Amino acid sequence: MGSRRDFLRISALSSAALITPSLSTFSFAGKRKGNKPLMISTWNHGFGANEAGWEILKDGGAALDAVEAGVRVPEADPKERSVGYGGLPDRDGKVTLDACIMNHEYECGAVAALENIMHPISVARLVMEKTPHAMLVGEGAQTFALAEGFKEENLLTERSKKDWEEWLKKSEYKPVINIENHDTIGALAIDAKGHIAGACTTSGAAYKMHGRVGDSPLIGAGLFVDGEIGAACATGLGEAVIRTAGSAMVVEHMRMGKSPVEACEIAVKRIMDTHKSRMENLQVGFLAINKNGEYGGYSIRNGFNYAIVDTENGNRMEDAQFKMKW
Ligand code: SD4
Repeated sequence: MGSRRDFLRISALSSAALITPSLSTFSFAGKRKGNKPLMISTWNHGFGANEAGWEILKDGGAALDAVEAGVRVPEADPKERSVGYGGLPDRDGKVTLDACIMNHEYECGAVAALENIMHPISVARLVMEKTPHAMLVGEGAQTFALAEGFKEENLLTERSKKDWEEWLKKSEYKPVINIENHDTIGALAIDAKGHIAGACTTSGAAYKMHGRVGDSPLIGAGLFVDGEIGAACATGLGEAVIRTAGSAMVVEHMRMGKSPVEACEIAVKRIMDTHKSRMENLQVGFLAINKNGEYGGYSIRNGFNYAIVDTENGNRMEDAQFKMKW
């Protein structure tokens, strides 16, 4: 988890000079030949997500099933402190989860501030498939989940409880993301039919205000899919992604002809331009894929990595390009 920590660390070097590679120097992008599937997921926990997703994609399964199955892996893993079970709670000690999912036909579902349900992504999928709505929140989302047969369970592990109790001693609440403790999973996939889907799920910013919702369940912010163009997802400070409609912006730039990595860079730059007075410790990263199977990632600061799996090269980790060093 070294590179993740580097990404999240508050570093004395955070004011380091900007590194601005020209768009033509990007190397972290791959081309998909023919209708071969691929899946890309944020961070080190993206590796396990890709493994689960690939089991579906390699046999001709649907991208939507792959991204859902993929992100369920960290959702159920108590060692992942920023997704699902074991996620760090809000400042009131409650684990509240945000998630969304979208397919290649502009169908989407989301849940926000959902408590006591281990797999918010699967609830989000049912919001998409079984309701006329795009999003359910809080108690309403939980009632829906229980009616659909999900189990109510305590998601606050002893370890997360201890960390929260430690945090309570100072309770230093700042309305900024706790950058040591966030690590959303976003996953994007294209299947053998050329269908694209995406999923995003998180416990959000650690020790956030109760009721705070980040970018991750918001279609257009934490995730966006256009089946004719491509898909994008975000990680990092949700408020900055919401303010700029980050993932929708990435997809719109791909629509205008930019490659995934170029489009991600444009969205990163927009956030930097619009957050000039709020850049201290600000981190946001985007991943994107397009219909041709090109992919890429870009973040404000170094340390953002992702897992990518395809037929040619299997599952592996790559580092995203970035604008500046911590
Ligand atoms: C949020 N974007 O709730 C999420 C947190 C995150 O990596 O992405 N962490 O703001």
